[in-house]
Amino acid sequence: MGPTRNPAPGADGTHLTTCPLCEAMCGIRVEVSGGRVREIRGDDEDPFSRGHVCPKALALKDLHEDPDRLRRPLRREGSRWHEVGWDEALDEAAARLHRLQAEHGRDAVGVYFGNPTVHNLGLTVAAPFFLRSLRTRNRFSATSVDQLPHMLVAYHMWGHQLLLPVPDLDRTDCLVVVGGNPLASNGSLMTAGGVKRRLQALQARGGRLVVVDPRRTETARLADQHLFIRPGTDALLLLALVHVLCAEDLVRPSPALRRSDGHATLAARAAGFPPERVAAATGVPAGAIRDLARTVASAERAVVYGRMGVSTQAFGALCQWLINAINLLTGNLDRPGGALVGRPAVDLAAVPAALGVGRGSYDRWRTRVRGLPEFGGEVPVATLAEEILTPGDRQIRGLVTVAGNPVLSTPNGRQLDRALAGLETYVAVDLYLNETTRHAHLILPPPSQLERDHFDLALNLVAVRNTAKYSGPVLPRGADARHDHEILFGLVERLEAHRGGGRAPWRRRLQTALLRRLGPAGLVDLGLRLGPHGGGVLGLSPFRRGLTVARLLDQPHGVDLGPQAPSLLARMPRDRRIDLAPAVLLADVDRLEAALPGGSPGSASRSAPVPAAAPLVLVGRRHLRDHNTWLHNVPGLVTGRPRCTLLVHPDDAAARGLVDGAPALVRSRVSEVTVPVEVSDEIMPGVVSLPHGWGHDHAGVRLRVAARHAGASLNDLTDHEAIDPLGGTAVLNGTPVTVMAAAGPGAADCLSTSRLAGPAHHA
Ligand SMILES: Nc1nc2c(c(=O)[nH]1)N[C@H]1C(S)=C(S)[C@@H](COP(=O)(O)OP(=O)(O)OC[C@H]3O[C@@H](n4cnc5c(=O)[nH]c(N)nc54)[C@H](O)[C@@H]3O)O[C@H]1N2
Ligand SMILES: Nc1nc2c(c(=O)[nH]1)N[C@H]1C(S)=C(S)[C@@H](COP(=O)(O)OP(=O)(O)OC[C@H]3O[C@@H](n4cnc5c(=O)[nH]c(N)nc54)[C@H](O)[C@@H]3O)O[C@H]1N2
Ligand code: SF4
Ligand SMILES: [Mo]
Repeated sequence: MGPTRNPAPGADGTHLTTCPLCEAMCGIRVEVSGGRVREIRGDDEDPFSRGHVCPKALALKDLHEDPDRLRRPLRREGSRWHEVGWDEALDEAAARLHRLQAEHGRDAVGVYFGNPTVHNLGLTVAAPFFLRSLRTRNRFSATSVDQLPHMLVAYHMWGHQLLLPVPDLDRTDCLVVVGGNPLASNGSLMTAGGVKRRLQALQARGGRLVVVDPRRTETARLADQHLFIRPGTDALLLLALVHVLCAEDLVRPSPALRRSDGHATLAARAAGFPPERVAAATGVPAGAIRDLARTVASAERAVVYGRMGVSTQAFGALCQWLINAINLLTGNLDRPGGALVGRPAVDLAAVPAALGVGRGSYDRWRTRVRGLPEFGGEVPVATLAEEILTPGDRQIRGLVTVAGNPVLSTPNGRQLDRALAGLETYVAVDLYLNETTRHAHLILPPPSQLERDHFDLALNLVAVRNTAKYSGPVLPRGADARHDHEILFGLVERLEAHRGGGRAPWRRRLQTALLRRLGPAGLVDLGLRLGPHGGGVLGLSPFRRGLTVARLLDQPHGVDLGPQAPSLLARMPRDRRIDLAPAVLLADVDRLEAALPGGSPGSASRSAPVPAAAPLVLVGRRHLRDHNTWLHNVPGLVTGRPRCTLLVHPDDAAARGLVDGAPALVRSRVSEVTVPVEVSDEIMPGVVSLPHGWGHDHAGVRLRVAARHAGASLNDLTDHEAIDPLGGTAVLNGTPVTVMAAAGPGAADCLSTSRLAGPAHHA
């Protein structure tokens, strides 16, 4: 038995909490003595992760203790940084942002929210209010380099962007993973602590795991079957699967099918894509496609799941639509063992749009330069640089980034790097002075991960099982530290004050004051009481001992609320039917088809010219010991052999004279990098793979460990012009490149040409 309550922050003893780094929500035990973290282990009694952790959990200690982590606001003058006090920093930030908006209009300030936002309770709560206060239409986030197609398709199919189907991993008999590598990523839009164990359990109960991926990944190696696929061609494969299901009468009736329209339309469109027609383009034999359709259809319970490889590619929206369609047609949507939408203790999907979390929206406005449509209140981050660089009305002159490093995480990072250098005002809310924030005028750093409350508001929405856990801080926050939400609310108050000529309108003041008063914990408490396991706002009923924050604090391992249950049909807008063939998606099949005869649809869909000799296609990958762009400053995570290597198939290597361990020059339409080659037949011929998140060789960053293992940035090669036009998601997988042997840095080295170009203001 563990303790009944956590010790006070910083007190000696075992503190139970949740690792906030990736989506897996692993319960951890943090041993503290003498005010310091001594050990971090998995929590065997966590009802969700049951002891699982990965090597990154230990990094929480290193992150906290990292001498490079910022502890005080910084202001840049030229290329020099000075510490400033919080009030001074917040006052200046708000005054500068306000001035730009007053002079040039609200859209003159852009904002980017990065990935850690959804892992941070305070930020999840405060972000909508900050956005509402900034009132800019130039809102960007990691969504458009990530899960946007899932949300877009949910919005078009059943009218709610947050009702996202998640594989019911623990009860399915057949899981088809398309473009995801949960053994490295620990699962995404499929929060599943200890995902490997869950996959092995699926196999142990006689189930089947199939992986479709251009690389024989860690997950593919575990799988019962692995199909190599040409990058960017999955929509063809998926259409062919729909074809077989319809042609062979494998469609299974279900409540979801009864509540949907468009079945015949979809079947008619798929009729033109028999497996034989797509086999050559996809590289998947027609027989294997037919078998896969039959396998999915005949399994008692099956589910198809697609992640980054099919979300961030030229036909990402088509892929996610067809995946939902296949699950529906085989009777597996909204069904145990199939795909279920999460209904967590605090149900974000039920939060009214007035609080900033809506059902979604599409094309209410467009980006200024490229005219790309808004989705869910934001625009594609692939357009951020051009919105800064292109003069004119509504040009972005000021920027706020919160928990994001878009120079390394968004396409054509070098262009963005140059754009940021020219901003009139840039305010970063971040823990580090890194590749992106080095351009800021002010950096406002929150305390470390261990110094804050934790509750997973966002991830529980996509969890394979329902649990709830609220943890206070493990360590007291540093003297004079401000939490992310306090920083954002501090900016909101000041912006409102500027606008009201010194005083914000009373209603806004009241609301902000109330929010501050409640704080993230108070809002979670309210959400719990109003949620499916709550006892009501007053919580007075003697018959319903519903969840509250206080009750969760008494159960520091977390509480188990059982498996997910079918709820999509009940929770989608009442007047809605599921649209199996939304017009926008159906129309996009024409684009797919147009790309078919000439081979790779990935390249044909690009609006940018392809380099003359582009025989190879570049995709990304993840490693268990990386986390996006920001854990390379943790010494324990960058040891061992260099991981930032270009995987090349032996045939492709031989044809180009590439040697294992020797450097290669990789060139795309937008730039080039030099990286060591790793010859391996785990990658299919014609495809090369570079990991995402490296490239720490920029001048002026304060990342001393990472700089010694800089690597090159995959996003120096990805092309900002290459987007999925449905929603504007960046094409991060399927970039045409040329590769040649390079004279240059040694095998252990790996650098991008961005090193050569220092930012203008440092010159
Ligand atoms: N080519 C290619 N590009 C990709 C991907 C890919 O697979 N291939 N993956 C994409 C995906 S899925 C994503 S989600 C994005 C991620 O890209 P980003 O949204 O840029 O997120 P991170 O790289 O995680 O950067 C996190 C930043 O937040 C800071 N930070 C960490 N925790 C906190 C906190 O609690 N508060 C604050 N204020 N700051 C914090 C870190 O110091 C770091 O600067 O990258 C995308 N880019
Ligand atoms: N260790 C670690 N864990 C992480 C992260 C991390 O950086 N490191 N990042 C977190 C984040 S923000 C996210 S969003 C998730 C992502 O989680 P995943 O999507 O599971 O992770 P990826 O490794 O990006 O998997 C993408 C796979 O798609 C394949 N692929 C590329 N192109 C194509 C294609 O055209 N078709 C098909 N079928 N496959 C293709 C790649 O080879 C790769 O295996 O991971 C999260 N967890
Ligand atoms: S898998 Fe690793 S990084 Fe992800 S939550 Fe668990 S311990 Fe943290
Ligand atoms: Mo992500």
